[in-house]
Amino acid sequence: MKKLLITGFEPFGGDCDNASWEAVSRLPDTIAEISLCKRQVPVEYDRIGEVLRNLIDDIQPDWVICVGQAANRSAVTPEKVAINWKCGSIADNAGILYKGEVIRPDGPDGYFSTLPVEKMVEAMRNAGVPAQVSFTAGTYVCNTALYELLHELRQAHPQVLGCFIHVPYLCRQVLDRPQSPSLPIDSIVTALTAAVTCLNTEAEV
Ligand code: PCA
Repeated sequence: MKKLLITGFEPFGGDCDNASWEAVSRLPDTIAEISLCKRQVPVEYDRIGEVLRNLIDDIQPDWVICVGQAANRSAVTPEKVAINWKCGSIADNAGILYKGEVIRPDGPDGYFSTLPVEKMVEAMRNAGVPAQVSFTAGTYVCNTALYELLHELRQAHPQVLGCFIHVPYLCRQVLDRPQSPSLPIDSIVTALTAAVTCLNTEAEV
């Protein structure tokens, strides 16, 4: 059976939960004859690349999808691109605050996701969940995760395809900030499931 490594992040920024891990951890172990290896990863700029590299070496997946939480989004948003830049308004979970510098001085300016994010959006919408391709993963740890993932795959595992999916807050996370957009957890799980069903049907984009 083919394998998908799918990651969600630990909580950060004072939140008790992270919608990405809450949803990833609720996915079934098998979807469309694909075996899912679900892992939680740290919100740390300087560790995320190494953590992903080690997971890929251990699990030897056919695909990698990293999932993260995006506070101001109302739809599930697969990311098209990662940029070689880190700049945050808050520190990461190791207390590191980058105010604007390259992730890899020797790396390219950006990488495109190698999984079919447009197909994923179509599948998510067909499953009844609002979804849209995003052309920026921001410049906080999620963008670094996608950049490091795509760099590693390009360098060491060119047959493995990867992408990143940002998800909104869960409804329960916005009870005390009702102006923030959110989605029910079941909808986020449905959207991620729909994204996984695209994997077996689509060759490299
Ligand atoms: N979201 C953050 C980092 C971890 C997460 O879930 C981001 O969008 O960069």
